Amino acid sequence: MEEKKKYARTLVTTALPYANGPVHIGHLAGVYVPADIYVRYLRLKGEDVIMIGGSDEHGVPITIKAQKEGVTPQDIVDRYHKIIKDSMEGLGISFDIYGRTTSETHRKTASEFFKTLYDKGEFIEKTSMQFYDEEADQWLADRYITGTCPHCGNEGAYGDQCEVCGTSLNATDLINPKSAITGNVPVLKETKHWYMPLDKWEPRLRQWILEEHKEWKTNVYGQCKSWLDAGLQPRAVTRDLDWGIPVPIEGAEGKVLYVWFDAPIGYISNTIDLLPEDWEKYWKDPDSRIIHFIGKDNIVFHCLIFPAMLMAEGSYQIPDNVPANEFLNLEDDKISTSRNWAVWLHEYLEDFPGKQDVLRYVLTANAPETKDNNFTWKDFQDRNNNELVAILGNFVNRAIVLTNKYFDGVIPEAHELTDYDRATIEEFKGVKDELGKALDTFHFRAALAEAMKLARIGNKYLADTEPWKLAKTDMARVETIMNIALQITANLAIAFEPFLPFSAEKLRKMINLESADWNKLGSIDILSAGDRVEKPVLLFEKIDDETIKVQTDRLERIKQENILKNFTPKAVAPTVSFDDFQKLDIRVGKVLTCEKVKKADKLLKFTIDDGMKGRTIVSGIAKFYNPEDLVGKEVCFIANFAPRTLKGIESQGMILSAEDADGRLVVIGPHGEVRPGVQVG
Ligand code: B3M
Ligand code: ZN
Repeated sequence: MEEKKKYARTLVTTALPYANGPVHIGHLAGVYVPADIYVRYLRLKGEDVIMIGGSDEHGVPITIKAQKEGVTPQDIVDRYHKIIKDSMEGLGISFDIYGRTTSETHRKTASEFFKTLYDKGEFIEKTSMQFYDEEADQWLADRYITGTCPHCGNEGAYGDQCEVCGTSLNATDLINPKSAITGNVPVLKETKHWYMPLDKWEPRLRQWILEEHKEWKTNVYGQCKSWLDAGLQPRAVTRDLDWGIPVPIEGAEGKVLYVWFDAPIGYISNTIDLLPEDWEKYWKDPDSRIIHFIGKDNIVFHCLIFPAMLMAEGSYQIPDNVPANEFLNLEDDKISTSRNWAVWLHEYLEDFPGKQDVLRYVLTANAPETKDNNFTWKDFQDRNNNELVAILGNFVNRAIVLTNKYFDGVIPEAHELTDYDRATIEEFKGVKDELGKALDTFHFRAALAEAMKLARIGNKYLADTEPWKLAKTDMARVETIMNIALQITANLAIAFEPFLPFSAEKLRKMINLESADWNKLGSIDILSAGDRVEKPVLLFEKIDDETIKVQTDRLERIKQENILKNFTPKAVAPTVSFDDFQKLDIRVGKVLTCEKVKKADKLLKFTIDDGMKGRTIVSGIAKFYNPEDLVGKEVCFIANFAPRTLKGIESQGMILSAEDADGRLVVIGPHGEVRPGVQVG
């Protein structure tokens, strides 16, 4: 195999989230947590790396949200940029800069970039028919238009992309297009736009990805290949909108840059803001490498369109890797901002103060690296209690507690090593290589498992050597064991720094390790005998069922709300005649007794005063009522319903109830006093 090219520095970018809502666990698992792990790892190795992030503040997602709320787009982006920036910081995502695409630097940079391409003749100018909403008096770009995807049939596809099959679309490709503003069928009107001729760059893109980057993640490589095999078409890079960066040429009044043209340039402008003097070497020096962390719906923009823009500009490097992730689901359902089906980062930080690392851990352990994955609160609790507390926390705590107990906090010396000691040391030395390999190739789940292995080795070592039993008889041996246990602890402080930075810092403080240095990982002389450790601090604590229930109850509530929100009455059944109606003998009755039917969790057994000799009715509403609450109530029932036997009880009628959208059954009765036995009609 060809020797891997050495690089002098790394530029890591993370997808710029739209500032039209807060960040949720899907964003974190897909992009920000893996990128942060990677960057922290390179920093630990002493490499030159910068991490660039920021909010994407243009585009239709922002203006739609503003219109819905009756505020300005600027209000929206100011609000969410702050929430996103603060919450990412709260989770320890260690951006070197977190900027925004409404900044002056960005406007200037994107404008100039467009102008350069325009002056070089890299655009095609084209007049075409575009959708227009006459009632709203507005052009319908991108998400302002919805319709059926011509590829997969998704009825909610947008004018620029189908989120179900990932295909990027032109609005005019949609079947049954509708305006997202008024719901009207739009008209077509002529307008002029500028297009990137992607077809022109296809051969170079093909060579660059399919030939030169076979090492890319298979999901990324595969998506690029199918795009390239289908053939690339010119793409419009301007829009008829009033929110965005004005197209910087004459005759383009009322037009702005397409959000997907300006957003990736945001990586450049944020680098300029971070390093006004030095930014170019990260983007243009062939010794630098660029890595884009993104979610799978952004692959085409980062692997084909943005690189084509960079190639056309001519002075930039194109990315070295684009380790895109798949999606994370929440409790087996697709995460959705509009349905509020998400765990929001800013809410998590409020609900779980001091537990940033638990979320980081769970999202990494479940990272959707090769296929979509699932977050459940139960798994969150289990991983915290059974892994973080029981393995990592437990080992560290034991090591520190025993050192305090036997040696008053002073790190003892290691004497002669046994074969078992040597085997243990060998085993954990191996972790460094495996961990490094996994991180270098963006396998973060595997990397986390390796780091955890180190904690397991430590736990096993203490459990097998049982220093607490030797303390009375062989203190020299205890010294050796505890020295090794503390060296493993120091290894953990280094290995976990990228993944669990808050806990790693606590751990470093406990053992007075000033800084974590990757080069020391795997060695047994990180800590010096004679130095001190501090008193133990708990790294993790158990999360109880009550805490989890608060979260699952919240999701359950949201699910119900969504069901009710989406309720539309069923179509009315075929017409019946009065005679047909009269065949049903509906009457009012009074509940005399009501009890649960044994061994049937749905059924209630009623005795009803029907004005005659009384009757028994069994009804499937046990889930929705306490039996005693129904006693004395008046209900409607069908008196001539054919008797049925349910759980051995003969049911002589049917109690009427309405089924709400969420499946809840509500008993029907008269709204005034009537005598039991009277007919309803
Ligand atoms: N804002 C899309 C998204 O949030 C977009 C990413 C831009 S990265 C340059 O999915
Ligand atoms: Zn589709």
